[in-house]
Amino acid sequence: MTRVSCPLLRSRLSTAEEAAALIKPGDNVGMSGFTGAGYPKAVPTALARRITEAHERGEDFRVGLWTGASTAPEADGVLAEAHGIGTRLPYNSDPTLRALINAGEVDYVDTHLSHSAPQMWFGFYGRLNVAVVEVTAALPDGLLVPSSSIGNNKTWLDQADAVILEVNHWQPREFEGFHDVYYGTALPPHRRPLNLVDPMERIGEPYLRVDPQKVVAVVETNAPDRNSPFDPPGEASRAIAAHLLDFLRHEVVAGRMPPQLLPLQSGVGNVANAVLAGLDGSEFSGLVAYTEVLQDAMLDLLDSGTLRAASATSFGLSDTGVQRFMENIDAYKGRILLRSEEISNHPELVRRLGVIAMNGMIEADIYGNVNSTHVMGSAIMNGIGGSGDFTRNAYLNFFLSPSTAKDGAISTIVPMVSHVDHTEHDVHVIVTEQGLADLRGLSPTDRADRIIANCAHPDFRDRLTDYVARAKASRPTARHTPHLLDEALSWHQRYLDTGHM
Ligand code: 0RQ
Repeated sequence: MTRVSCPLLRSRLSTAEEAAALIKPGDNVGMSGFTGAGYPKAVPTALARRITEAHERGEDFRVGLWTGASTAPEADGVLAEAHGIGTRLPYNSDPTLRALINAGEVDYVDTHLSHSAPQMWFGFYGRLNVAVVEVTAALPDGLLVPSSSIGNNKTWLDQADAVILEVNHWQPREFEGFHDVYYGTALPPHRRPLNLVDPMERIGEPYLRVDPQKVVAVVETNAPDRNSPFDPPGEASRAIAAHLLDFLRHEVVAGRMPPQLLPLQSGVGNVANAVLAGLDGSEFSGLVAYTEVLQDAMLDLLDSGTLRAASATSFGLSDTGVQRFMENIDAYKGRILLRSEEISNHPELVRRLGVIAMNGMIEADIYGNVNSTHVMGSAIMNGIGGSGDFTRNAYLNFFLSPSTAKDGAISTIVPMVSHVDHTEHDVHVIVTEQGLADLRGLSPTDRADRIIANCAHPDFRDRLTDYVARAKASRPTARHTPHLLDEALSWHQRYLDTGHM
């Protein structure tokens, strides 16, 4: 059965090589893809081959690569290996590309995900030459059934000069009806309020639109999404989850949250996944998620009824998660809604709905500033992703991490973070396996006492206490947020010099 039933689009059927030949050196290319779901499977590989051949002839060939978020080895990976990426935005987690970014070969614009599409409309990034977007089907009237992520696809299809579609037969045809694509956006000063007051409310349409005249190639594929499996939750992750759940119970008892909590957002990473797994064994039920990625643990929660429904922009499922989803797809219809990332992560909506945001971190400092992105101040790990969109606007936010990294050589609680993504003004609660620090309403020095006492690993606790005591005593320089500037980053330097903080 054909998935390309629009006659005009059928007339554009091409091979991946023919499609890739339409992309020129220096083009900005907007690809679909968000956390290993819904990225193009064939054109990037064909493009990477073209780029390699051009390089072998001594020609420069690199493109600007814009996506929803991370993709997979067949997109970011092959293009990075071919040294074909000049600039990259708004998020990456591919290890080959990460190395090139950290070597200074690729310019990486690490952006809040909710900003990436609007800032493109504003003209901040320049012109988008080509969109390469995976879809599930093209209907007779040219409307497109999205695939396993939406991300920035609406914007890429709208804004690109030329469009290449990949129609992936592996994606379930039953996806039709799982999406809500909002087309009411306008530029300032003409923006209107977003009329969404319930996480599962539909405010858009189930299809992506494209001007068929702009479609220069349609490539049929049959290839799976590739998501890495999560580690089974370890002891530290389970302890973090237990502290967080106790705290939520406490908030319900204190009357600051209803028994069904408030809409949940959970970030990427093993720790965030473990927290969701912890929720599954708990007494909570009938919860709802307003998040960006729907990972395996969310599927478990939907199956058990702990979660009644989930709004996201993407699936981030492992192979077994995908299999489980496909087998029961009809049962999930109406309980899962995928939206564009400027809507799934929208500050106005996150604030209105009162989202509970739970994200991983690299490190936090004693005053509550959080680094989500950089190792030892300089090397990018992944990117800020949606963590800022949710944290800053959440009703309540959490940052989660084991208290040490690299077999105890690194304390994730430090005197001063070596890079700031979330400031002390934004961060509410920090959780490690040691315990939880509720920072709401505390002054900086009270925050320091609580973070050190509750979250720091015992191996580092005394040294942190000593640091704060000496910083406080260093009047007249000590003031509202006492620091010893010549020592504040010495822990990181010591790690770089000796391999231990
Ligand atoms: O590396 O496996 O090589 O040892 O970082 O650490 O503890 O497994 O934690 O998987 O939850 O990831 C912040 C990276 C945490 C993630 C981060 C090393 C550690 C390990 C992973 P190894 P863990 P997680 C919405 C939300 C930003 C984007 C975001 C992230 C690896 O949560 O990318 O939140 N967040 N998006 O050893 C040196 C430290 C370290 C450290 C950890 N202090 N120093 N290395 N590591 N702490 C989703 C999207 O936006 C798409």
